[in-house]
Amino acid sequence: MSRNEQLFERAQRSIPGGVNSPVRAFRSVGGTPRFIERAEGPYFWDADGKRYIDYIGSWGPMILGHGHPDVVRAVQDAAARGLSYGAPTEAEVEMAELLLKLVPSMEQLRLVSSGTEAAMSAIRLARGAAGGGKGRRKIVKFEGCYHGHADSLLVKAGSGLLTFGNPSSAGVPAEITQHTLVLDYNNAQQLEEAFGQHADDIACVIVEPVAGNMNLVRATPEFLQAMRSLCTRHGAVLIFDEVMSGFRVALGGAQSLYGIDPDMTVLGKVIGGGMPVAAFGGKRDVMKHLAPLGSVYQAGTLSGNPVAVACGMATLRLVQQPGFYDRLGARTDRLVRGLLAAAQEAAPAIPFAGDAVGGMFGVYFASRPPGSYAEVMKADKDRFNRFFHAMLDRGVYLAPSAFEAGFVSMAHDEAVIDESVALARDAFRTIAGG
Ligand code: KE4
Repeated sequence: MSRNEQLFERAQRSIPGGVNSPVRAFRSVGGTPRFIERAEGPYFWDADGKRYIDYIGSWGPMILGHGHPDVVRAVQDAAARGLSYGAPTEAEVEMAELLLKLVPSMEQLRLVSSGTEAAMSAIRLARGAAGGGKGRRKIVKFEGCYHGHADSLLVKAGSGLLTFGNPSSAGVPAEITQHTLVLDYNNAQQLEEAFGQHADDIACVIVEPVAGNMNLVRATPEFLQAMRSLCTRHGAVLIFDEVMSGFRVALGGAQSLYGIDPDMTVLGKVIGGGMPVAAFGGKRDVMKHLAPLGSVYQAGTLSGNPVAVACGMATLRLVQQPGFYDRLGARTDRLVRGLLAAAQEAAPAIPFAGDAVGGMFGVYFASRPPGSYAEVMKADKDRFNRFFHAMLDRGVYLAPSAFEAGFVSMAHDEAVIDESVALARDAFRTIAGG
């Protein structure tokens, strides 16, 4: 029995499913999760000492690669001064000021400890602030988008497309999800109809402007433009959930690529550099409703934690280097183009597509990149799973699910990318062989 298998067996005795987050359990792809012991640059090593080229990067945060010396030193220095105070620090003000500068649609923000907490708080604030502060109840989200695991967001589409959501998780009473409407991603028509029916009670629309939780799916400009004008027209708060796309697709996030200003933005992952920092922010006339100024309550023991903020700030300083995102985008494009060529060469009969936006990418066993959740579902999941394991055997760690995006770091230089492509060519031969 391998160390990974031993650890997984042991972990399942003390932790449900043996993991602290479900996607890590490899349930979608099968097999034994790899227990990671250390990481450096583009690599990490499992409990059996096997090295992998890492394409999840902790699901986005590790944009510089693992163990960047400047980041590690910043964390060590901060830790030596104290781990947590439960009181304000200059460092968290500096982080807030930097984030407002880099994401200028926000005028104020609050730091929290996870994307879930940030999205949940943003929605509560939107509900309290909408309608000129009188408050509204309904929220609109889109199938395939994930905004963390707050109760009102664990919703699957209602029976009719414009009926309210049903809980997608046990433990969530229907009363909690009755005000959540789940629409089709990239369907502006449906959104227009939803406002036609419920305009006076829609508090907010929340969207991943570049979706990464149903695999990578780009929003069309028309979809986001329609969303912006409908929210403006009806006094609903437009929330861009950029937990994944923020500082990943561009320095200013997806909103800077589309040229659309949301009313609120949710951030996470990269802004913590691998440690627990997330944020929600927006226009001052929305944020003023937050306690202690206003009547919308939100709080957190470790919000703005000094060590985590030091990690995030060191990361954010480095991603601002001139040309950082051009270089990262070029590496990601090189990877996707290489995978497409490898598939064409080694397994021409297998439908395979790929897409990349900045430092995130998607691969699909389908004829073209999907534009909606329904299209994602048509991709060949079994073939992806075989490809995933063929790559894992060869020391390339892709996201362990056909419905997740992949992430490239600045530590993935051209040699690492080209090695990944060469290994993929061999993996494609294996899966083409049936
Ligand atoms: P966290 O609570 O996991 O920090 O953030 C939730 C969240 C919110 N919004 C978006 C757009 C997100 O992508 C996420 C979290 N993403 C997943 C990746 N599919 C985290 C991985 C996991 O759940 O373990």
